[in-house]
Amino acid sequence: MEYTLAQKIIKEHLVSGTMEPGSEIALKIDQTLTQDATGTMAYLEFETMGVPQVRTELSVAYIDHNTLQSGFENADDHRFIQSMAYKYGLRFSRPGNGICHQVHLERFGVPGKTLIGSDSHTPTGGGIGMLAFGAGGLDVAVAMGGGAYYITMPKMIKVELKGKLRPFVTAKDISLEILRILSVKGGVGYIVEWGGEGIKYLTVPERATITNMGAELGATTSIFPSDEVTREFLKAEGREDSWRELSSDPGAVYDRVVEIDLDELKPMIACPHSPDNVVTVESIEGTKVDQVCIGSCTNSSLYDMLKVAALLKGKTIDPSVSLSISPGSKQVLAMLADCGALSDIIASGARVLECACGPCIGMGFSPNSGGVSLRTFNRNFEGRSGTRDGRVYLVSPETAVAAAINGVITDPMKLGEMPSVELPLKYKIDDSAVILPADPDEAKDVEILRGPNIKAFPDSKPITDEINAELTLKVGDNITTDHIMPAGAKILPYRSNIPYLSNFCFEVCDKDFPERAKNAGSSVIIGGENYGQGSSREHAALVPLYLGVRAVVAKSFARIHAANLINAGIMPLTFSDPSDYDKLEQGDELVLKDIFAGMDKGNIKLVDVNKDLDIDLKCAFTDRQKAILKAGGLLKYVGQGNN
Ligand code: MIC
Ligand code: SF4
Repeated sequence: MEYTLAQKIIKEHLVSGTMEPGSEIALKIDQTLTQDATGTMAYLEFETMGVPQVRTELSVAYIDHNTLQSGFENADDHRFIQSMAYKYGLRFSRPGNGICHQVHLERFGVPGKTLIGSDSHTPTGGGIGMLAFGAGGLDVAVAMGGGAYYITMPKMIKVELKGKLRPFVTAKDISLEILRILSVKGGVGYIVEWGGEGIKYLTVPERATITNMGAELGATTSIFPSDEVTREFLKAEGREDSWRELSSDPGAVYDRVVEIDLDELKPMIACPHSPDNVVTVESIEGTKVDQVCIGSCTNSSLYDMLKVAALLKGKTIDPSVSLSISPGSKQVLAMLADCGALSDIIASGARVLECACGPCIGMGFSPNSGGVSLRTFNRNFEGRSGTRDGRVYLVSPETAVAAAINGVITDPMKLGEMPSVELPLKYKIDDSAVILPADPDEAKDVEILRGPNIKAFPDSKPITDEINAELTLKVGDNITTDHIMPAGAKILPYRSNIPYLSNFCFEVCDKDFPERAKNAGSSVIIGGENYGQGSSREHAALVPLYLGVRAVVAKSFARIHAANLINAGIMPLTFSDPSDYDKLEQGDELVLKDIFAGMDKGNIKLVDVNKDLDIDLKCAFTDRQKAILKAGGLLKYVGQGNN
């Protein structure tokens, strides 16, 4: 039997299940990562499991999202996570050390290993041939405790890259092109493997840009082979011994093959408000730009930053544009400083921000009202920038610089000659911002430091055989977790305070939802296609749980969010006939009937009492998922001694 690369790694890590697309598999997880916005909750959950030390090969707790510290909340959470890491055997990456995905790639990722992270962009690790998944905090907590990670066995897409990128056309443009072709739901249920002759010209940071943005396709994960390019990267990071050659078998079969001709590719841009709303940069040239942001886990590598510095050298940015640069890690920043590139960036008029997520998650640098912001990031969902009517476009660093210099959207190919930029043979290695855990013998005496912002986990109710509920919200297609549970500077500090967060649930769609749901006591949300795309934040399930949501009925779901709903004890159900969506209205009284028998049959009946309608819903819960729902969520299920 010939295997794809992802299938080979799955086979090596298979704990249970068969590798039949659509069936449930459990994987052994070698490494985990968390970031602070999801980490506090993940560690609270881990703590309840009573495991004395993490049972993975490596677990790292990063602080990179909530670094604004506009009040005591973030600082308290950082101390909590640091003390948890120290006690339970994790490495702790201090604030300022960089964005989790960038640092993990540089310092910890290993080809052929499995990684889950409580962040949807964890597949960045696929850039060096890891099988890396974004997951909810609870799934990460279980993996830290040595439990397996359960997913539906995905189908395989191969993207064949032909030819070679021209100057000013980049890995980001490849990501945008594949989003144009497949859309934000085109990857749901698939792993995307990248191959073809074109990949040999792509450096590891470029490959990581591509696997990072596979999250926007809705893909389970994305992966590149581990080849000589990977070996060079790991060698330059002083980690050549982690290298292992990995590729798919020559006769491996893919469910779908897509070809991209790199010689023909042009600079691309995603227009507001979706990463798949992609056109060529050339087609919207001349649009006035107010703000440009370069950074995020998609485009903040040394390679990206050196190109940016070389293009900015000797130039000043347009007076009407505000430019921010956030290097992805301390390593990147230090190397930019050492080679003088940082001064070229500073001299251009750019504002240099710390090595963190920053503007990408609305932590500062929100655009002016109605402002146009060009960002090298991966998401441009409505309101995510912190400015409700901000218009965010996603671009490559080259296109970002062209706009910063000219004040309008400009095809970077018009910038003249692309200065040549080489990756170093040796990166500057300084792991002093990664704190090692306590000796396991002393760990039991380590005190956990908690602040008053940490509130109890919401209590979940076991699913009963019949549920009466009000339809408290009806939303359309492609609802993101940024709609369900927004982030940004005002709310992000409260990620460990579900009662407070609940006031902002669905704020972008309907400000009155939280009040309405609380009054109803028990409610159902109706959604369209791809409900819950985007972030892995389990808060988008825990907050609705707190507000009394018992089920979400949608045309289809994004993978991580559906898993988070089940973990929280909320049923994700789909319409058997999508046209039934049109028949339901906010305020309808609903009854979900004979749920237990329905779960076994794969069909649950929904009665709309007001309209005297019977609607057939689909569910495809595995036995484990049924047991989780009946237990009242994963935490309770694990508490009953399961894994
Ligand atoms: C994001 O990009 O939306 C985040 C913030 O990194 C999230 C995690 C979170 O909500 O904390 C993600 O992508 O999973
Ligand atoms: Fe951070 Fe943005 Fe990457 Fe999310 S997408 S991890 S907020 S940089």
